[in-house]
Amino acid sequence: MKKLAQKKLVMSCIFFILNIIFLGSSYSIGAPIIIGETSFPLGINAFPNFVAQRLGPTPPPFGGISATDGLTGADIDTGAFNIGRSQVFELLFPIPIVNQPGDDIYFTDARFSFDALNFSFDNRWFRIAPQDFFDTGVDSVIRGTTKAFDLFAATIDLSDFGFAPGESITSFKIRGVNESDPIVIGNLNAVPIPHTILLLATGLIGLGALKRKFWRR
Ligand SMILES: [Ca+2]
Ligand SMILES: [Ca+2]
Ligand SMILES: [Ca+2]
Repeated sequence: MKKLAQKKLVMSCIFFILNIIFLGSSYSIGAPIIIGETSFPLGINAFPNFVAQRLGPTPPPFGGISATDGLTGADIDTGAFNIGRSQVFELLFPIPIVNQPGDDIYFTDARFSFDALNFSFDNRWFRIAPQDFFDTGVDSVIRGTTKAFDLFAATIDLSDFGFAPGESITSFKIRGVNESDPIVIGNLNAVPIPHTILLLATGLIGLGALKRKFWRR
């Protein structure tokens, strides 16, 4: 009986350590990134790590950076410029965007021009109207050029688009409207409780229970 309990203890320790190694590494969260007055608690993990153009003509690189590279990451001096209705980009995120309380996704538009932007989950398309964007107070310049612009932003709540609380997505699409200029698009989610902390808590509870069992003998 005692041998079995010891074996269990060793196995749970091994399981615990392996979990820290594999799950802990997948949830390494960087420092929060701030744009204007908006904070992205997930840091660089709040932004697409891969962007692909799915439809339409490829926009010319602006400031030497392609639209797909310009929409990847958190940089506010790169993006996709003058994209129209025929151009569709898919954005993939390193951490799922969870429908948490409040707004979940942040969109931007460079105010060279006053544009709308369309986005889609599962090919249901929705529009952010030009007047729905607010001034972030951030002024930027396109990298490698002297083209200055005001950065405008809009946020959406997944609950308004048929998502249940806690439901999540890892990608969605955007589509331009004549001369849309998206610069950066991000996940507003709060930092998830890392698996390591959850495992540490459950592991300690488990060890405590085993210890009590041994002490009672
Ligand atoms: Ca960018
Ligand atoms: Ca939400
Ligand atoms: Ca614009």
